[in-house]
Amino acid sequence: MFTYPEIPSKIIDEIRSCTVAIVVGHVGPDGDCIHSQIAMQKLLQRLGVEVHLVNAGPFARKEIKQYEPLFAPHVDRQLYDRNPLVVMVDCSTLDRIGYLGDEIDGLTLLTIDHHASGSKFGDLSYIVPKSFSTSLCVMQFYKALEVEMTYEIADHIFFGLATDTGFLKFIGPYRGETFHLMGELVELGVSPNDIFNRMEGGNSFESQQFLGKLLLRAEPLLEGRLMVVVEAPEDLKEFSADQRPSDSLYAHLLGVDDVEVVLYIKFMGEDRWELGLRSSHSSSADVGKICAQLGGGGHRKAAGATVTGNLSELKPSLIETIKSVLEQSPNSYK
Ligand SMILES: [Mn+2]
Repeated sequence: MFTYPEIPSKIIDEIRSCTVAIVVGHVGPDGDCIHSQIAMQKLLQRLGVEVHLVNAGPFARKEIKQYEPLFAPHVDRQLYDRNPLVVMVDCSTLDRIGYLGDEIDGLTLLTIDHHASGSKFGDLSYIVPKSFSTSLCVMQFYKALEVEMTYEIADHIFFGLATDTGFLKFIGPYRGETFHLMGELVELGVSPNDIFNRMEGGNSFESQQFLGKLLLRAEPLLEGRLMVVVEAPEDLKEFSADQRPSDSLYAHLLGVDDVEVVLYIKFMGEDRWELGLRSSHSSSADVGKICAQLGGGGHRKAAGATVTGNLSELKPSLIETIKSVLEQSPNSYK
């Protein structure tokens, strides 16, 4: 069974001696990022640290929107003189925090993450690529620093894990440790049933209509191994970006026979496009690598990047890139 690596004593000492901390996470935060940031904030507060939560946003996902008021969009300049410790969670590279990279430049940086595509950066790091969420890495800090977990903390940690595993769907065999940790969280009062409803429910009717529209437009390519969906500027006149049904769209299209990769191209304004890529359970295609080449990041099965250019040129070149990746990976269905 997998065991989490011990947190280096250098990191423990740094946290114990810190008085002010800035906890940052990636742009376009998801549940794992936000709940890891909050769980880290609560841990540091319990150790007597003054904590500032910062995230560049946008808080587009419905399940995290309610937390937006807790986060400042910029680092308070008055903190610079106080030698704050910056804790960066759920980021594989420094540019994942957007413009905040410049604002934390020169400060002591501790990174806590679980992405395989990243490299070690910052002064101190606790990176566990085998962890299913950053929130479970944060849970290790509670254990190492012997800070008591409450129901509230446990709920944040479970929610982060639930988001990054598609509510446990992405967990394979021999990973009993994750279920042991979940068991601890459930014993603290966390209700998986309640978390599932908070994660999957609360959809607006508009988002479901948006989903229908995008599904009708999906294009099967490369003998059905790739599914491409393009969101047009007109869509955002009818629907707002926070109604994007991304997760359901991926789930529906990955459920189609033979589909290995889904590419969702979202309109971001002018000539900017956000790419979302997912690969199917049985595909060996690594979408994290594709996105890393495009300046983005992510995991083997789920990744994203932001690109600029004319869609009529971008789309064929993206299809070409994915085609070469699929040609290198054996077709899992034939
Ligand atoms: Mn994560």
